[in-house]
Amino acid sequence: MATTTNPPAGKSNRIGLSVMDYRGSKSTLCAGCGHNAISERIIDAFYEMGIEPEHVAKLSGIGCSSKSPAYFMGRAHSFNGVHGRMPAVATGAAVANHKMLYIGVSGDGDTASIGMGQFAHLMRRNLPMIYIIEDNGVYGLTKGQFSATADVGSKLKSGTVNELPAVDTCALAIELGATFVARSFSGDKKQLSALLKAAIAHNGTVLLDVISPCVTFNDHEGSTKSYKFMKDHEEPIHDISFVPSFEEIDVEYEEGTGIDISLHDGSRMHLVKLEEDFNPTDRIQALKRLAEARAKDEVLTGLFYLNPNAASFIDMLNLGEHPLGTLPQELTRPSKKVLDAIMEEYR
Ligand SMILES: Cc1ncc(C[n+]2csc(CCOP(=O)(O)OP(=O)(O)O)c2C)c(N)n1
Ligand code: SF4
Ligand SMILES: [Mg+2]
Repeated sequence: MATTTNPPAGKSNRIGLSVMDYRGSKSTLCAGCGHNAISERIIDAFYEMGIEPEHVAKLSGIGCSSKSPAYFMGRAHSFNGVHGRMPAVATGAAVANHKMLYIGVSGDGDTASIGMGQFAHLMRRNLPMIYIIEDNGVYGLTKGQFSATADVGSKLKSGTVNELPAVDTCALAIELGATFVARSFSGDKKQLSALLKAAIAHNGTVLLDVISPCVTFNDHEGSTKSYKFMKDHEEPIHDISFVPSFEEIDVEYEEGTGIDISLHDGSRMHLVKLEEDFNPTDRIQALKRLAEARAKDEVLTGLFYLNPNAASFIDMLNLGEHPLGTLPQELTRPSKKVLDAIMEEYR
């Protein structure tokens, strides 16, 4: 499916909203920051999918990346949590109201440094939410120190070289149990848009690691998260197109060049394989391919792993139709009579 970039303001989507209804405040991030490009793609994806902004909850931690929910979907609910603790807030919110669509925006520091413990438990629960890491390899907000996703040998502007191995958040998410794991690049509009729309249609945890250069502290020669490095080393594993469930599925694909994957809401993803043998439903193969890429200094992008059939955390809790947060007190707390009877037992 063709991907549009910020459709003209006069047009409206299938629920009658214009793209302006999906915008937020004016960005205060540096001009050229990859995070701004990701906000634009999020605006496009939610507009094109016709999601009601009031039906969305945006969550984040602390960092330049975590500020970005302010710059898209101003009409959605929003909560800016403590550094690295967004997963706990997301889990609580989703259990209280499982009818909302949750999108979390975090940074590589917020996720893989201070937030590592919370991130690990979110991935293993398969909570239905889209978790985006805006990954620049540094703590942008506090002036560019290395984060845990910085590659061995990458250099800061000051000349300091990183000697610690990087955490591969995608490999970790697959290992821990996330059911939609992908990597993209903020400068790759087509791929990032298709992945975001497929992420909206997925029922389970989506981990989307987006390489997002920090133009102020990590975009120089020697950085492995710079625009130039990404242009030279990005290795897409397939060409992705996405057809939402509300569109007539009449797209014809060339036989034998790719695979079709159905998502839980009936949307379809078509992957044209650039690598003959890559199948994103094979978990072991995804982990192997990521390890091989790391050994070759390739930045692999695309959809690495998808399991559209796994039970989500909300399915496992069997929460029923009505969100807990909207139930009246008579249903959520014992009556006075029952409480009095319990108290009587302790006399
Ligand atoms: C508990 C706590 N420790 C440290 C900080 C300081 N701090 C603020 S943002 C940040 C790192 C943000 O890095 P990242 O998540 O990669 O976001 P970026 O700014 O690069 O987008 C740190 C260490 C803090 N705010 N709170
Ligand atoms: S300091 Fe870096 S991460 Fe922060 S807004 Fe500027 S370019 Fe973006
Ligand atoms: Mg960062």
